[in-house]
Amino acid sequence: MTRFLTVGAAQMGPIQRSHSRREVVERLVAHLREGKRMGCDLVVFPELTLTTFFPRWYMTDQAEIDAFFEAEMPSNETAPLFNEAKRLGLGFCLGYAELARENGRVRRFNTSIIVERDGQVVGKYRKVHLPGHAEHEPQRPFQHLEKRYFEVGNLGFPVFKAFGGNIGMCICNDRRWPETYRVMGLQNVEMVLLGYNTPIHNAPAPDHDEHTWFHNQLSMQAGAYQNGTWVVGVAKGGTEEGIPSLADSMIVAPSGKVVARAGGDGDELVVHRCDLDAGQSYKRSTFNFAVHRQPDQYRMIVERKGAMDP
Ligand code: ING
Repeated sequence: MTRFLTVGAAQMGPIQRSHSRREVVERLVAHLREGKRMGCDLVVFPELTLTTFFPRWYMTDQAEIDAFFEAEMPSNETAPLFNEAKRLGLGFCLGYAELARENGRVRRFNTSIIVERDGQVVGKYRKVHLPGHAEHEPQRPFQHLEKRYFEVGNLGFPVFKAFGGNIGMCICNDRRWPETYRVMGLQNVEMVLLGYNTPIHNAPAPDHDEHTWFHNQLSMQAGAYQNGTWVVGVAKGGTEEGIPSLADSMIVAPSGKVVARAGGDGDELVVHRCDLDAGQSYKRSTFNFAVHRQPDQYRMIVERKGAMDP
């Protein structure tokens, strides 16, 4: 029997610094209700969904920084989201800034969780590829201080049994790196859920700006096709605190085809009924890793001294 999973990519328009978590959660709940109306089983929210994208600012006061983090999940402010999802029988994927206390240490991660239809958190991922910089770079029109505010994720790229399939997550910049998808592909991932905050201007390489849309689509199409998996990419888009950010949320099939796409740059639910078996023909043929991949050769080249020598 075909395993269909109807997914809603819940694109968010700008979240300004003045927007409270309560106001944001109301927008997220509106997405859940629309998702229910449209037959969704799962609604996917963007990276750092609960606040404005705060790494755009240089801050030194830890209390000011920590105001953007969640010390518990769910909290009083986010409980309405969990409660409404459970009431509607919907699962969701939520990106947020995680403040964790582990072994007596405070740790801060750019995190994403998968919550099943019974309200249980069944998976957590912490962003590995942190772009940007760690120190103030005043010459930039805006900062990108993820390396300052977050630690590198320490959970790897796990794949979880959820929603009747093998579901993985990554976050924003992770989607640009083929290893991200391949590590999950080697775990037979069938759907990758990811959110992103992507400024259209890339200060270190302004000549890339015109390709922002293309690079976004290219990265997710390649990851989907080369690993026989669905990819759900969900933006926080529009002009947030004066910074134009890429929208263009989309759902990509294992064929690499974009099967659903946002039309605007505001709050918009993009829905598609995904056949979780659609990746099997790729995993069994073109990308049958056991039959066609030669990992020993890759290792030899990488480990051999002077790998570029003839
Ligand atoms: N944002 C951006 C992203 O990878 C970026 C950073 C933009 C990197 C453009 C390279 C080019 O989409 C986050 N949050 O990772």
